[in-house]
Amino acid sequence: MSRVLTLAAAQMGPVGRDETREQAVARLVTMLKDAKDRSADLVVFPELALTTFFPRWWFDDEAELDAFYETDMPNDATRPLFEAAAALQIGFYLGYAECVIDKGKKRRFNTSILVDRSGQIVGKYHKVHLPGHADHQDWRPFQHLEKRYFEPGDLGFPVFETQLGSVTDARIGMCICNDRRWPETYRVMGLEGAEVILLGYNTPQHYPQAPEHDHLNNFHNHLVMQSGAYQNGCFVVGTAKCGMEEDCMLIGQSCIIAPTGEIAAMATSLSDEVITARCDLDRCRDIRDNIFNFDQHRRPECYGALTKQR
Ligand code: CDT
Repeated sequence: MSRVLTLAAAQMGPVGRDETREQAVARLVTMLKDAKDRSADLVVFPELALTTFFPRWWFDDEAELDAFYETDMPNDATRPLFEAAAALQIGFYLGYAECVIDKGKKRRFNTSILVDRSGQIVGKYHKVHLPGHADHQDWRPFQHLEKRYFEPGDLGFPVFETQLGSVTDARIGMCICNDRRWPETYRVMGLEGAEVILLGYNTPQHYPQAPEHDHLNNFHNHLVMQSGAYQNGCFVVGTAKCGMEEDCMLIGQSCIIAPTGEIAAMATSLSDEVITARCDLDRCRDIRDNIFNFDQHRRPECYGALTKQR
């Protein structure tokens, strides 16, 4: 039985601060249809796809901040995306800011969901590695306040067995943006048998703490995702929100990466763009049964006491 999926990355150009959820969702639906026209089974949208990347600003007014978060999913604004997915029989990954009330207190997460081809949410992930800072830093040209506006994820890195296209048991994991730079992100999901890891990102071209690294940003973006794919024998789909978003340039180069670490497809614009690749999930075995056969070759007992505890 063939286990081939057509995966799509639906890169977004900038989302303005005044863009409504309805406008953002209309762009996502257009790309969902484009992906379906190219036989896609699963579409990956970016991190915080429904709004501008609001952690670049300090907000004193809590109501102003709250306006960037979703309290229900789906909701009135996003329901057209879920309905289109069900009508077209296509799954998707979506990143957004989530606010939940837990024991009377607000909890805020940088969230992604996995939606199956019937339009049902079958998986949720809360971003673990939150970059940036929690205080206002005057010297920066823009803030990166994820540590102020989100709490670290409390769901681990789960892998969801999902029916997509003709594949009844695709093993799908999720992470979000900065998570992709950390090897443990991929390894935890690799140990759970992930065949595809989905992620969205918003990555400024300029890194204020170390501007001498700015020219390496696209290189590092691919380096970490290609390594993660190869070292864990899985596909990785990385989707950017990119271009000049409110005076902040975000990198693009969304891509679909094979378990060999090779880039199978890459976006070439800094705007809304769909890329696709036919991905045979059984190719994960080429790596996982050989060079990275965990059962045969991993040696956790030799990694040292400290590493074992962590
Ligand atoms: N959104 C996000 O996680 N962006 C970070 C920027 C790092 S610089 C604070 C990233 O790792 O791409």
